[in-house]
Amino acid sequence: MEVYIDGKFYRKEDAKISVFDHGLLYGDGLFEGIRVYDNCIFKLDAHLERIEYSAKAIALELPWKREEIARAHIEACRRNGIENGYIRTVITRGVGDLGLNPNNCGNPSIIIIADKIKLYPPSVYEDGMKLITVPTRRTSVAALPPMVKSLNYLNSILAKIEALNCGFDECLLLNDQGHVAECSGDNIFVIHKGKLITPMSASSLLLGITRAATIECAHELGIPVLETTMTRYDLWNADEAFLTGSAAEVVPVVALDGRKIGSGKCGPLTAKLLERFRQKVRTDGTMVK
Ligand code: PXG
Repeated sequence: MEVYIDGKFYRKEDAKISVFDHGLLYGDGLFEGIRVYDNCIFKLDAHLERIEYSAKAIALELPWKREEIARAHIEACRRNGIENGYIRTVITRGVGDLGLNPNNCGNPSIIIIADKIKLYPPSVYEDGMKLITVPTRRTSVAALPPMVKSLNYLNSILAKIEALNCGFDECLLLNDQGHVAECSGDNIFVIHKGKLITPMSASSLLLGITRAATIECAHELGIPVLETTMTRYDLWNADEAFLTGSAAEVVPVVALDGRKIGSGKCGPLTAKLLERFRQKVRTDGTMVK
């Protein structure tokens, strides 16, 4: 494997960064998780736009043009022979000292790792997933907006620990108001009376690329979409529910906290959206070759 760091490719063993990097010392940086399908980097532009917005939000000035970063992603796939897989992009504030002051950091660093991906087994897409609501609340937009895909993922990791300790792979997080926010690494949707409903960004969530692509699919299929405030009541009364994420794609959710959602199986509109999404991933991206 060859890893891209700041303009050069290094063998995996030699791909290293400083222990004084503020990404390591403080989680002061950003990341992306991007899928590659049949030599096509899915929604690369949208991921690069999200990096730019996240960078602006944490006042990190990116010294690279979008085209330059895009080319590095394509090259990382080519060099590693990744035709189907996953790209992890990491941007850090760079090497600083043992103080918080970001002005003492040198140049930001960019790391790009293109690798294979371990997917959920096909049974998850047929039988669906069961979720548990965890006590950890999603970070408030007033503290650190979850729209920023920052390198500090302890909020999601604490939620994941709580879920795993209870025997669940994924969980529901509420925000500080008790409204539905999202899952530890996925966004959440319900279907009610033919309408697709999902929490709005002010409910404290990452604006997922898969979330946006799923909303696009709904528009294409003529399914009305509502982004609003949601509570668990909306999940208890949903006809269908599913989660979305770059790794997960569209996964049916069939139970929450031991309560069945809808029929307790993958719903018909969820199946339609998953089918449409899987068509989209092969047509909407940047070609590697
Ligand atoms: N919410 C959160 C908190 C995320 O981290 C998503 C939603 C889905 O966003 P995309 O853009 O992928 O549709 C994410 C991204 C993991 C893992 O190991 C998951 C993410 C990132 C890093 C690791 O499950 N999900």
